[in-house]
Amino acid sequence: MLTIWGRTTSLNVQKVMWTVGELSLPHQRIDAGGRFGGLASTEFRALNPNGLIPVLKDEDLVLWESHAIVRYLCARYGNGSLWTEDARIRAESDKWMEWTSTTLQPTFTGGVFWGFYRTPPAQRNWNAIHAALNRCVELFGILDRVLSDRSFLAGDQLSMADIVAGAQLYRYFTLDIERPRLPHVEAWYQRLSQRPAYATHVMVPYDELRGRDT
Ligand SMILES: N[C@@H](CCC(=O)N[C@@H](CS)C(=O)NCC(=O)O)C(=O)O
Repeated sequence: MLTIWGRTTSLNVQKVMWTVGELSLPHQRIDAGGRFGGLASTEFRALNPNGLIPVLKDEDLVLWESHAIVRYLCARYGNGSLWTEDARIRAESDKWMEWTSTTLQPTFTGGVFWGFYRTPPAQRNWNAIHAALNRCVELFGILDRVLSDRSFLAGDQLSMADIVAGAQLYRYFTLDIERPRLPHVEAWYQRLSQRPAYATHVMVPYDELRGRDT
């Protein structure tokens, strides 16, 4: 049985839990981080010296970094569904996973979700928030063009790429921000929302994360 440490409101935990849900893997999840704390304890640091969630334990393997965990779960348990042995097809998913780490997530989740929603109103840096929002228009525009001729990021089947990039969409579409019309990204979000594992693990209310002036 898998053990996953991390609170349900963490985007990076959500990617792992969505994967676990898609693959119907037996697991237990232990609340950690945020209001649950526990990340500075000696026991937790022995699992992840960075003191961050998610952490996965599968038998004697302990793993951190959400994308590494998603890749591992797909490779070990998802052959023929979320994983393919075809290196050329897998490279497409890998490309979008790297892009999500280096480009989409720092801009949307870092620049907008953290800069705007998680920062108390009195401390918000509106120049930085607007810059991130403008960059989001470009980045989501790239996704919109890619999705114009396919149902999912790497083709016509859900892949690891949809999991890590698509996990950002619930917040993108529910935050009180201006968004350009993106018909193909909106259709992709609708497709993902209809998946029970997405609805359960990603469409999680996040009000407790709102930055509040004290
Ligand atoms: N690159 C890491 C980032 C992990 C990370 O920043 N986790 C956040 C939650 S999304 C965390 O542990 N925050 C501290 C907390 O929740 O208390 C990953 O993808 O797993």
